[in-house]
Amino acid sequence: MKRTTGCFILFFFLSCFQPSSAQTTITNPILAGYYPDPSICRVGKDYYLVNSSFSYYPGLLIFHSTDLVNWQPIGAALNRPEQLDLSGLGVSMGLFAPTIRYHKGTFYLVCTLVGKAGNFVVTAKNPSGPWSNPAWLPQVKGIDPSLFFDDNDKAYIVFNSSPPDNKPLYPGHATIRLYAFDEAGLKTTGEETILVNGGTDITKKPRWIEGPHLFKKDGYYYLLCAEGGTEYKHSEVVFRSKTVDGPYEPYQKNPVLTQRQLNPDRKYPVTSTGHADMVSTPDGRWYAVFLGCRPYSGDLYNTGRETFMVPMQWKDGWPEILPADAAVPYTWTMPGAAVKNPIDGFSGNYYFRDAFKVGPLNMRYSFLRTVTMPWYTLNNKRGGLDMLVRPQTCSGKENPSFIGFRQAHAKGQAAISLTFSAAAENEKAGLLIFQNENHYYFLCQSVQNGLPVLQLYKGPGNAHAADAPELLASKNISRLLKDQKLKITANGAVYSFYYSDEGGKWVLLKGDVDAKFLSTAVAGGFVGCMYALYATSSGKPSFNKARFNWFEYKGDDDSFKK
Ligand code: 6LW
Repeated sequence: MKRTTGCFILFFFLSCFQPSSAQTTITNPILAGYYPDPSICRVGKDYYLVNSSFSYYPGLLIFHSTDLVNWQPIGAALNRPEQLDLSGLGVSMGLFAPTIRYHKGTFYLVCTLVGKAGNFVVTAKNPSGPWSNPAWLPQVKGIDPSLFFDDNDKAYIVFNSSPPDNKPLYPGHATIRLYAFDEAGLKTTGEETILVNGGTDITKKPRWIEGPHLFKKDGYYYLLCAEGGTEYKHSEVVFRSKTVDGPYEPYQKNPVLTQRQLNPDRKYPVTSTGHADMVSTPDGRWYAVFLGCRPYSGDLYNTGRETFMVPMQWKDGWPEILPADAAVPYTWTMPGAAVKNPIDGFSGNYYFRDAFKVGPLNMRYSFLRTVTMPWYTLNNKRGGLDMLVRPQTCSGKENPSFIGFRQAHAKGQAAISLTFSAAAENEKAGLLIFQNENHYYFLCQSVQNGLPVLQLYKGPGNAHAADAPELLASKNISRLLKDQKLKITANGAVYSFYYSDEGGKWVLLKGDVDAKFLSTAVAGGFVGCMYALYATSSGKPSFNKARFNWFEYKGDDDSFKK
């Protein structure tokens, strides 16, 4: 018997005899890197979680867990071009804030395709797919739709919408509205009802009531919403009513989750928390998932809005996610004997390496916008990924030759091995760190004056968005390597860019490059940064291709080393 198999059997044997008081440790964020607006549901012993995916493709990746500790993607709901056309959309447009629910043998996802046709629902019998084509919901005018299946065979959709009569009384004035939902016809029915106008107390001009989810417990309908905007002042508030269409009273102790009042100088802050969803276990424990951010200083983060989870309490008939003044914990324990799989995780300082030997492409990667033609292939036996060098660029709004992997740690690194020979100066292939169309750094191999060269480009930024990228550094190389390694290290507010020399040693091309340029505070939008395998012929035709021999990612955040 192989040693690993023996160890596994021993481990299995031991875990069967864990005392019932065994505790499992959860590490926050449970999904590090840009995984905002989480929605969660349970079916029996299985939990499913989904996040916004914006203009990345495929859309709405579904995560599965049986223990709330190990999460693995099982499939994307929108992975056929006929379901989702993201062409022409900026990276922070597209799919906003989905909700996943299950009812009588069918999974439902409701979501908004911002910048195109608006709200829709898709269904599946198996959450890993296939999911249906979208059924559009033209009556639902707003964002953040959520479904609720009542215990009397009625169903409802709640969502964020404009202020009454479209007349805002102050900036950020919004409403939460409700429609009855016909689950067989996949459409809204009847009249729209406003459940919440403005927020918890309209006299205080609450901003951006949104992300609603409706629940029923012990005879009350609970409406859980985000309030305060998705940035630093973000929070979660709750309302309840005896009848589904209101009136809803706000909880006296709102917000039930926020970090905005905490000391900004605390160590390893988690900020901007809100946009929560709740789930109960078969034995009646309740947990909340929500988005939060981990700045490296001030309000600066490149990792986007991430998914966190905490245990929550019901007090006097109200749900409380975190006690007032409590900081979101980086680790906490729950009953159970689950063991975190150290390989291929999504939390803590994980390590990921891919030599592209097994197809299809790992579900952790994302494309920019809908892929409509096959421009990459995996060499399953020998390894390596071949990518066509195509005219589309990461500055445009089409689908470039781009395969992205989230920057999930303020401190960490990504590296590639490349085999590439540029036929012209416009052909470039390498490793990109990308926030949006104007905010990126591209470490690449190309050719200049007939000689191979390594280059570092910087995106034009907002002020000069129409400009070409700026060349920050360049280094002629004496001969092409079959294994040209390129590496980007992140250390909070700076990135450093490296290449390997002929002996395979790392050499710094340019260090301490401004990483704040790719932070949400500077670049804007709703996404975090992506490292990407990327090749482009900069708008001109090309018949070339680049081979990526492997990709490697390593997280090294101090907050996880405590
Ligand atoms: C989402 C809204 C929000 O629709 O940000 O944080 C928007 N909350 O609810 C995009 O993620």
